[in-house]
Amino acid sequence: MYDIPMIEEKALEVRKLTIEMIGRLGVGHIGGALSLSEIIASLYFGVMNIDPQNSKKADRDRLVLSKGHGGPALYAALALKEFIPMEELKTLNQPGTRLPSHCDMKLTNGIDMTTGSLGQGFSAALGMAAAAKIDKNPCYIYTIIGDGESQEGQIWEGALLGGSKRLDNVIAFVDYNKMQIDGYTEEVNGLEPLDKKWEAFNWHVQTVDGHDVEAILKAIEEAKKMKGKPSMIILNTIKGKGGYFCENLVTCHNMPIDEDTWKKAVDLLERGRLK
Ligand SMILES: Cc1ncc(C[n+]2csc(CCOP(=O)(O)OP(=O)(O)O)c2C)c(N)n1
Ligand SMILES: [Mg+2]
Repeated sequence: MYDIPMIEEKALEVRKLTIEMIGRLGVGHIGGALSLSEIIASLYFGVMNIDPQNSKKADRDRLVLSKGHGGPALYAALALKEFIPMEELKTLNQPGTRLPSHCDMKLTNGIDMTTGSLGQGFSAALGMAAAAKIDKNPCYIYTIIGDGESQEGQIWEGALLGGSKRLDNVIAFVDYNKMQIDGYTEEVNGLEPLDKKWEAFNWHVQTVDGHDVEAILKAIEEAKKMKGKPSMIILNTIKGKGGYFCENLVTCHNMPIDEDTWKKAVDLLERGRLK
């Protein structure tokens, strides 16, 4: 049903563009952007009902990237889908840009919710899903939260609402890269057992390898079949995935990157090697 090799190729493109974008800028949230490549590619090149020629169509699926600091990964997909010009990626977070470091729905074609204040995007996604139910709009609301973000109280207010209102048009993901800004999530304020917590809030929960496109797509298909419950798909991911200079480093949350480093990283990915 899905063209898995094509989507894997897009994930690689997203990853390379993300490194290039943040590398040109010289600093940015590289770790949490790189852990998103496969989920972003699966959504934008697999499952989402979207049309770059008609980016505001009413029944479009929405993505709320609640961990808004992952914006560059999403911009890469939007450029590959031609929602925004590829050339514009070079303006990431520069004065006057339409691509700020965190997502802004008023600036960027294809962005459906402004995010960056952790926890808020998830609540907005639940509100959008409730509105879609009232409007009898058949769209799905996809949303991605971070594991550090999951420590926000607002996430659990959204969890309560989604479960109690049975918002089965929500398919949420947690980018479970086990790290946050200042350390390991389990040491800062542990989430385990994370699946049981979401189940207790009446969500349908699945756990998959967040870098396995086929597994992600299968989980989304199962989520779509689940009536009467919102879905949470826990993505086991690696922070900084695919960047030889940052992969799985707890210091990779927001790091400086020089020109030699980003160029070498892109080159290594092109040649299909990490190191
Ligand atoms: C309400 C709020 N508090 C603090 C921050 C600063 N901040 C940005 S990213 C981040 C860490 C988030 O960790 P996680 O959700 O695990 O992100 P990832 O590992 O995916 O990058 C923090 C504390 C913020 N953006 N919003
Ligand atoms: Mg994290």
